[in-house]
Order: sequence, then C-alpha cells, then structure tokens
Amino acid sequence: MHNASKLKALFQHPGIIKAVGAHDALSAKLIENAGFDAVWASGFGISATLKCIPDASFITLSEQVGVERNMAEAITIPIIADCDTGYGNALNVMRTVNDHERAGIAAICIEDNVFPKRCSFYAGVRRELVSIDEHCGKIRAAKAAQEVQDFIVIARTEALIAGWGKEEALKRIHAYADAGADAILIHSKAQTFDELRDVAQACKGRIPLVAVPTTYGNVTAQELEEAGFKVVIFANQALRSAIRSMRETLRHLMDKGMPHAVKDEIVTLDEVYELVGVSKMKADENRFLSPDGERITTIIAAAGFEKSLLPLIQEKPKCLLDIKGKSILERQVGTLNECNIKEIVLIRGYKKETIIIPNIRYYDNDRYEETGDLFSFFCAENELKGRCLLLYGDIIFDTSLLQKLLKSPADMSLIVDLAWHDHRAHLRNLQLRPDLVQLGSPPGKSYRYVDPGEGNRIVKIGRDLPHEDAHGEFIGLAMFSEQGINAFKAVYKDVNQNARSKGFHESGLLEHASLTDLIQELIDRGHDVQCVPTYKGWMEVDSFEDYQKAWADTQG
Ligand code: SPV
Ligand code: MG
Repeated sequence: MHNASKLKALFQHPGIIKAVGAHDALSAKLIENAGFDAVWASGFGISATLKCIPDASFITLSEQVGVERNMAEAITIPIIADCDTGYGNALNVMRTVNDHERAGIAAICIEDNVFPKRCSFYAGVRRELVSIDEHCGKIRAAKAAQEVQDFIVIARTEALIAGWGKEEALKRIHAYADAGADAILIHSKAQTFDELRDVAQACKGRIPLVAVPTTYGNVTAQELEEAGFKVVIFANQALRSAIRSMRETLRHLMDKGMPHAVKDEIVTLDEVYELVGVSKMKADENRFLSPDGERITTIIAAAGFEKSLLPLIQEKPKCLLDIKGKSILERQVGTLNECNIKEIVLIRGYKKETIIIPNIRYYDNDRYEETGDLFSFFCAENELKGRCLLLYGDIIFDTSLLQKLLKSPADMSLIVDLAWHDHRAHLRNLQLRPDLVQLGSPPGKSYRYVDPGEGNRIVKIGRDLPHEDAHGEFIGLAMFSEQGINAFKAVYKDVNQNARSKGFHESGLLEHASLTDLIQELIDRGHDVQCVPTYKGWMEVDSFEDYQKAWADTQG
C-alpha cells in the first residue's frame, strides 16, 4: 500500500491528525515512536540541518526529496512534504509530485509565496504572494500529474502572514479548493489563535484545514479540531529541542573535558542501537551469516568475591588476575574466539567497574556477596537461549577441551577431569572443595587414556560427594543445547516457585545454590547429563597457591 492511502484513511477517520516536523530519518523515527500520526518533512528543518542555511528556497528539489526518501525508508507513518513554492512553475510542480510519489511520500504542500520564498517568520521581509490564478495553476497541475490515486495535495496560503487580511485569505482558500486541493494550510504568525479561528470558522466544512500553531502556540490540538482543523503540524519543536540539548551537552563536555560528565544527560548507546534496529540486524546475522549455522552464547559467572584471595583481589575481581601478561578473562575470551564463539556474556559483581573488555555483553549481580553462582547465571536469563556454554570465571583451559565439548551431541554436557585422583593429596592440604562427579559407569583404571567419543552419564555431582564415590572433577565448563537450556530454565523456575524456602541440594537456599545443585536436580528429574572427559588441560584459581601454580604452568 502506498503511504498516501494511509494518510487518506486518516483524513477519512474522525479526529485531528497530529504531525510533527522532522529533518532527517532519525527525527522522523522518534516522531513515529512517540506515537504521532504523521511526519512533516520541514523545509525549515532540512535547510537548517542539511546545510545549516536559512529557509529561503536554497534547498533544491533533489536535496529535499533525498532527505524525505531516507525518512520514508525509516518509518511507516505517512510523510507530508513541505515543497515551498513547488520548485518552479506549474510544470515544475508536476515533476515535484511524481518525485515525491516515487519517494513514498503521502502528501505535498505548496505555498503561494513568490519564489524565492522566505520563511514565514523572518522579520522585516517584504511579503509578496503569487496571483490566485498562478497558484491555482500549480494545484491543477499537481492533481493532473499525480499517478498514485490517494496522493494528497495541500495548498497553503500565506495571505495572513503577508498581512493581506481575512477576506483575501478566504478568497484564496475557496479558489484553491475549487482548483482541486485536497486540504488547505492557512498559515498565521499571529500571537493568538483568534484571527485564524475566524477564517477557519468562515470556511468550516468546505475542505479539510491544516494549522501550524508555532506563534499562537498555546492552542491545543483539541481546540484546533473544534475550530474545524483536520491536521495540526508541530513544525519545529523537535529540531529546537535537539539544538538546545546538543548545545548544553557540548558546553558541559567543554567545561569538564570528559564524556562521563554528560552521561546522565544523554541516551545510552543501547538506546541508539535500538532506534536504528541493531536487534533486527543481529537476528538477520544469526539467520544468514552464522558460520556453522548455529550461534553459541557463552555466559561467564565472574561476580564473586573470595576473601581467601586477598590481597590479590584487593583492586580487581578474580577474573582479571594477570597470568603472564593476560588476565584469566582475556585468556577465556581468546580461547572462545579461537573456537569461533563471539557471543560472550559476563556476569559481574565484585569490582564490576574494573571489567571493561570490549565485545562482551555485561550483566550485574549486585547481590554477589549473598548469592551463589546459579543466581549469577540467571542474572543473564535473557541470554540463556539457543546453544549455551556456562563457564566459571576463574578457570583457564586448553582450546582442545572446548573443541571436544563442542562436539558433544548431548543436550547437557559437562567437562569432567578424570585426573582428579591425582589432585587428592593437594586438595586435602588446602581444604578446598571441588565439584566432584560420579559417573554411571566408572572409567577404567587407566585414566590417562580418554576416548574422545565416549559418552558417560553423570549420576551425582557436588562438593559433598564422598571422595570414594567420585570419579572426576567438574571443571566449571558446561554446554547446553537449545533443548537442554530450556529444561535448565524450566527446572529453575519450577524450583524457584515451589521450593523456595526449603533447602536445595547442597545449598540452604536456592539463592545460594551453585550450578551443580541445579544439575543434580536435573539428573534427579531424569534428564541425561553427559560427561565429556578430559585428563588435565585446565586450571582453576581458587587460592594463592593455585595462582602461583598458574603462573608456573601457563605459557606466556
Ligand atoms: C517548515 O517547517 O518549513 C514550514 C512551517 O514551512 S513554518 O516554518 O512554520 O513556515
Ligand atoms: Mg517550510
């Protein structure tokens, strides 16, 4: 449907049509989002923003239509184009009409000023109007040229602006209506609505009327409607607001010399992304650009604070601990990127402001001191969709481990280190409590050989698992298929609703629970959680000793 039909429908519908002046695609979008019915492609606004020049017929037809086409591509509400005097005589008006139709514009407005026009509000400018005949010729030409059936031609009279009086205004309104105009804009620069109300009253019902209440700005849309107007145009308020806002922000930036000084007076980048349609682009990216046909999101829980690691983490969270020139987080991101995983989400908490790695989406768990890692993962619940990796923020691991996990066909897969027995003595000394795993079929004695294709169901997981029952240690990296993550969320929701006050596996409260508690719950409910076995190839930083060991064992 051509946009002209949308505007025509609004004309046929009861109620006044509210249009706002735009000067580019973005301002048009804001007007649409604010809920207005139509956009006024303002000559005043486009002259000011496109070239920073006065509104005096300096902008050409192609320049004006170029801007309007951008607007039309960005919005769905109809656009009424300000065509000044029509860019020439009646013949030029014909081309003006067709150019506008092709640009997707719903209506044009042509005024009876002489060319070159001067903005109606400029003071001290002698006003001349073209003859009634000449303007009627333009209107007849416009109506004859139109190819889009519902295209609307608005004739504008400047008789009141020029000081030619009500009688002349009325004469022109009737003549333009006779010439075939679909509506008449009666412009006025009076401070009150009185004069215009009288003119409108005198021709009420003859033809739809349009008002631009800039100088007589304390009239409401409803009063205009009652006086017989069908369209109100708020022509330049959005532009003037933008100028003031930019000027103030620039002044503060100049005074303070840093972007954060103005952050509370400007929109967030996310708001800009939303306006320009980044979310749609992302959705398209997933549909058409995904290298393997599937996007994998990694959610890293890095909110926590562990006192035992002080003073190492006095200034920054554990994930930023430096290991030979790169932080744990940088190493994780590097490994993920090597496997072509670019969608990385990080849950921050302790010292969150220090984490500023780019190309990561951040979520905050501000209750990190009183909640567990499961709660952290659910701070990014929106991201728990499609294939997901859940990762603890304090481990580093070989790329080969991740590659192996990515090959797992199971809905829920956990990397389990079968070399755990080798760590036992070390664990006893340090009193650390790893996430232990009991498998459905115990691995053979020769742990050092791990068949990559081998599947093995996990039956128990948790820190309280008796050491003699444990076959390995969960390293803190799990993968869920779309179905797996949906089950993960559904079980969490169910537990949250039904068992909130009761204990939850190894945790007193669900809020304190660990990822492994929910995995045990999934297992207990009959879900298949598979072990992807490894023999070493990773490291966690849980203590100062771990940190020293990480330095010693990691390659630069
Ligand atoms: C415009 O916005 O360019 C107009 C309306 O023509 S006014 O500036 O009020 O004349
Ligand atoms: Mg104008």
